[in-house]
Amino acid sequence: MEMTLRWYGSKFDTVTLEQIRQIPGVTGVITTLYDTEPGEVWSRERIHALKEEVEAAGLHISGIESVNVHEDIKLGKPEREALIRNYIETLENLGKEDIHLVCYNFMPVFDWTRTELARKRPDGSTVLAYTQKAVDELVPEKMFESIAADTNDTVMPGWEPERMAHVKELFAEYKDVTEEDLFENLKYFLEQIMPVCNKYDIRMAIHPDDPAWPVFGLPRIITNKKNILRMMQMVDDVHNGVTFCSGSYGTNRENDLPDMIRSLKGRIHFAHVRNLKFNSDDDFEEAAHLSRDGSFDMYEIMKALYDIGFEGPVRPDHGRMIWGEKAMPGYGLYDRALGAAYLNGLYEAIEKSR
Ligand SMILES: [Mn+2]
Repeated sequence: MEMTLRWYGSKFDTVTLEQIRQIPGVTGVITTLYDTEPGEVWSRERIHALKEEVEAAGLHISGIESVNVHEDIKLGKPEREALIRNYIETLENLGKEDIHLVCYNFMPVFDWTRTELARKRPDGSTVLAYTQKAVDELVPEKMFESIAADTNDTVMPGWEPERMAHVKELFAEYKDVTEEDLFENLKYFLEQIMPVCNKYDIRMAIHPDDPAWPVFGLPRIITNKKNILRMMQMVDDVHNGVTFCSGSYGTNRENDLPDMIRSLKGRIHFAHVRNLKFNSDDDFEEAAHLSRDGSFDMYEIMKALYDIGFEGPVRPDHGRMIWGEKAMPGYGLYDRALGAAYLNGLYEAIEKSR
């Protein structure tokens, strides 16, 4: 296991590489070219420059999160052919720069969904939160407005204004798309990219849908053990793997997280480890990483990762906003650094007790 932190690049992140370098045990970053559009080819020059910048700070790139998949690929439109060719070219350029892990997702229209970006907790920290009631009462465009108003002047991944400008049209395009269609379109995409992944040993790691159920009537498929195993089997190649995100799979309380980890042995290429606190089945807020601050047993999650011999990068996920920090909600320095230290502590204890 390698401890990493997500970093959006010096132009977009409030956290610096120098700060990340000082978190004990963090040796790598998970990063991206944040200003590229889905469907665009990432040039080798830009990837190389990013790599040099990270390495000059004494860190390395442990993986990319994300190379986003264009909606036309998810929709299975004829335009997907050219877009998949571009995606392959991006993978080729990443491979040539010795980058071997790519996180992506296959969620229609929206990336993750939260209804509050700054819910206040009893200790005064603020966190992202979700309540189904609020989603049921909202039209999607309004949801974007409320998210945009609350981002501390940062651009939230998955909620970029360019993407949201087309929300209405996208909803119309997805009107008749079923879960089966989405599986088919994902399979098609994976089959096309597997040769280049094999050539450069690039491990694709699909991120689960967050929350792990359909929202606004859009189909969502990467939500539970049955579906993720189906996805592994339909393109049975080790490079077709998963990002195990405890906070996303964990939104559905029927998902047994340690059991899912064990059943995905060999196919988990990347892990996001964070905690949630449930107030009811359809109201949850993000908690500190510490087990007793939330609803998950973080020791059991880390132990399951240890038991399956997981060797990929792990990162603390969404932190609380604490100590007066102003940052992209979920992506401040302080609480994620506390999370990394805590997860490293759990891991050391598990290792030494074996
Ligand atoms: Mn995640």
